[in-house]
Amino acid sequence: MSDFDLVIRNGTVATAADVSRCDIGVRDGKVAALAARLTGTREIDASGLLITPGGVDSHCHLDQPSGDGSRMADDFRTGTIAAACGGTTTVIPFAAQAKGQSLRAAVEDYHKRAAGKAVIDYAFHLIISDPNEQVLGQELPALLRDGYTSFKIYMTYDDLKLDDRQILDVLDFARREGAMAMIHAENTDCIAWLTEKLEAAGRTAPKYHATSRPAPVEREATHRAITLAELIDVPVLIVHVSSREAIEQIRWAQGRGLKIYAETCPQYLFLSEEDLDLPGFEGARCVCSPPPRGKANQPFVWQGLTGGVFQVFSSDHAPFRFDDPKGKRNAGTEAPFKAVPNGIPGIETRLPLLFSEGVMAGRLELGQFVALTATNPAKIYGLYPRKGTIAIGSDADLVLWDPARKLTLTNAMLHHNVDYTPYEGMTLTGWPKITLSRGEVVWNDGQVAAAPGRGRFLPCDLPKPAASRLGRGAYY
Ligand code: DUC
Ligand code: ZN
Ligand code: ZN
Repeated sequence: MSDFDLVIRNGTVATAADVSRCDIGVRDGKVAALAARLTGTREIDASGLLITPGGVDSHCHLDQPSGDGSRMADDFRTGTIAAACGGTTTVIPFAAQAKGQSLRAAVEDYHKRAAGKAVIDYAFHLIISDPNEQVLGQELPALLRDGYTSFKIYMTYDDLKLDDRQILDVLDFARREGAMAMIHAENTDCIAWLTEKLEAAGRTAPKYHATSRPAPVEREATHRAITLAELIDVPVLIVHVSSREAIEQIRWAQGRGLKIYAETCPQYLFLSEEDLDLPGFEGARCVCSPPPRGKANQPFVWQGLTGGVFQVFSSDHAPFRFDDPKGKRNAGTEAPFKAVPNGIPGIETRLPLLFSEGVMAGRLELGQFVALTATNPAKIYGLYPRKGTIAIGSDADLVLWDPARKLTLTNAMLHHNVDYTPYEGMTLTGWPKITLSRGEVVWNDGQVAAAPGRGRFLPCDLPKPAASRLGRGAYY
């Protein structure tokens, strides 16, 4: 009789900590042994392949309702299939509270959207748009106990934004309860003022989206978010950081010993404001917030990744079809930039882009790649060591990479329900050959092998870093 249900033989196994040659024995969906010459009921020969932990995409939007009539193209079925094909085995999208809505109702609605559809495991962040007494005093503490331990708050977007007093209230809650707060940092009044000026001058083409949200707008809000976190003495994570200026603020805060975590995304490495400056409405494809910056900004984002300013590399997958009256054309075929739904697809390309241009191009160590894309988000959001690593007892969520494969990226090869990829035509080295989720093959050399509904909801622990305080204490 074999010792294991499955053995993956002869691969090179990489974690955030080290790289070694060994077989992986899987029993009951978990890693049960890491050793030489294991035998199993089933075996996969991974000779020549590199094995990393399945990716944890801790910032993606799937089937998230919006107030403007637009519709996300990916639900939990298409979104998680695309994720699995790109090597991601855990997603953490957002259960968003509409103003006036109960958070619990938002969570229940979101569970209905995921159930029966997800092919990989998922947790939920919350989005808090209405932090009233009932929400902070009753609903959130109960939700925290049920495994919703992180939430996103916004400094912009009319239907979501919180003012500084509200942010202080929410961060005070996060400190008290040990929850992880994620902050979208852009100065909303500056954006509104610049947008009015641009509209008055007839500058409404997609490229002016970037003009309306320049780097100082992100820098100021990032600094303010850091200041608010310092006043409360609580760790926070600044999401989708795009600009050199914001990176400098975060580096400065980290240098002072503040527990400020930061995330960036592929669009800030591989897109630039030139991608918004295309004839007609074409640039709407790359409208996202914060916007991609000038090409000269990209090396600063790379430095943030290699130098440790960023802990997390996520997709911010926000899937709107381009040629669709519910997608980018929601407000008309040539809508002004301010009415174009914000967001770009990237759930399937996140890992291959960073693997190719980071690891294979020699910019990133393999361990850094694993930390940024799997281990750190699992730790920060309370899923480690079940997710985010390859260790005895961890879920057997694994990606077998063919590091020799060269390819030209096209939308036709992707599995999301979006009619474009912003990265069309890029040449890449390396692509996931096989993805396993809890020991089951979900992506097999070009074939989707996962049944909708097999993905499980993951209640999150309280994030481990939240236990560490900043040192000085709160200012109150
Ligand atoms: N910006 C966000 O804040 N969320 C979704 C997509 C985007 O561009
Ligand atoms: Zn955001
Ligand atoms: Zn987002």
